[in-house]
Amino acid sequence: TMRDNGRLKIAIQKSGRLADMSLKLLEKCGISLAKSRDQLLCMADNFPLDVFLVRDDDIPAFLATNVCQLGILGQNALLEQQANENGKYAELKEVMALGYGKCRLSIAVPNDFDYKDITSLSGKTIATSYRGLLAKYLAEKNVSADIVTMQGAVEVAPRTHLADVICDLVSTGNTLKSNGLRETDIVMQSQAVVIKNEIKDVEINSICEKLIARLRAVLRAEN
Ligand code: PRT
Ligand code: ZN
Repeated sequence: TMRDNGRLKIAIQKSGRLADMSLKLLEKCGISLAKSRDQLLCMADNFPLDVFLVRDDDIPAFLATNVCQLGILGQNALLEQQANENGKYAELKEVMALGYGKCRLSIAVPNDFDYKDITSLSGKTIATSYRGLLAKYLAEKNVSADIVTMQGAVEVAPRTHLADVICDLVSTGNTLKSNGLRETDIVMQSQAVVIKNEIKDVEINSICEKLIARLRAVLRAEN
């Protein structure tokens, strides 16, 4: 079957903020991939590697089921799924940080919100796509608030009165600004990372070590 054809499998984002950089990174490792991007699978013709192009949210599941052994995704996405999935993804390990896709998961409040410190959020409603990470953060700070989970457009939640404040990814801060919000707390800093499952196959593992060595060399050359 495709599962055990002696090739290493890596899952990367098909389209979105990490997609181009992740493909480019593999190319910088000297891996030549067929151009077509509309397929699920891309096979390298000069290295025993198959590239799966998927939704970033699905990457932990691809590794946990050993369909793929490596993945590239935002640390935020990995840690959120690990916070939610009850140990299912505990064996997924971060191998290296890649230096792109940098952002932070932050709490932001409307400009006219009377914010003193994190306790100002007690009893409030917070909209987020990161329930697991936010719940952990609030628990650490001993703050009890209601979390409403949204899949997107989190920044409009206060204006529609769906929530008092939000917790969302921020990079430039322009989205917050244009929605009349200001950042008050950083829950976590994030960037793209390589993750790996527990590879049992000795041959696949040695291919994996080779790819990781190439990735390290590329990053070293860039820094
Ligand atoms: O389709 P798929 O499910 O694969 O993609 P997606 O839509 O879930 O994810 P995508 O492509 O938006 O983001 C992928 C990863 O990029 C995230 O998990 C982060 O690790 C990283 N990343 C880096 C960001 C940002 N920067 C970012 N700014 N992800 C999202 N944003 C969004 C944020 O949610 C907000 O809406 O951009 C807006 C804020 O940006 P600024 O510049 O206005 O502050
Ligand atoms: Zn996604």
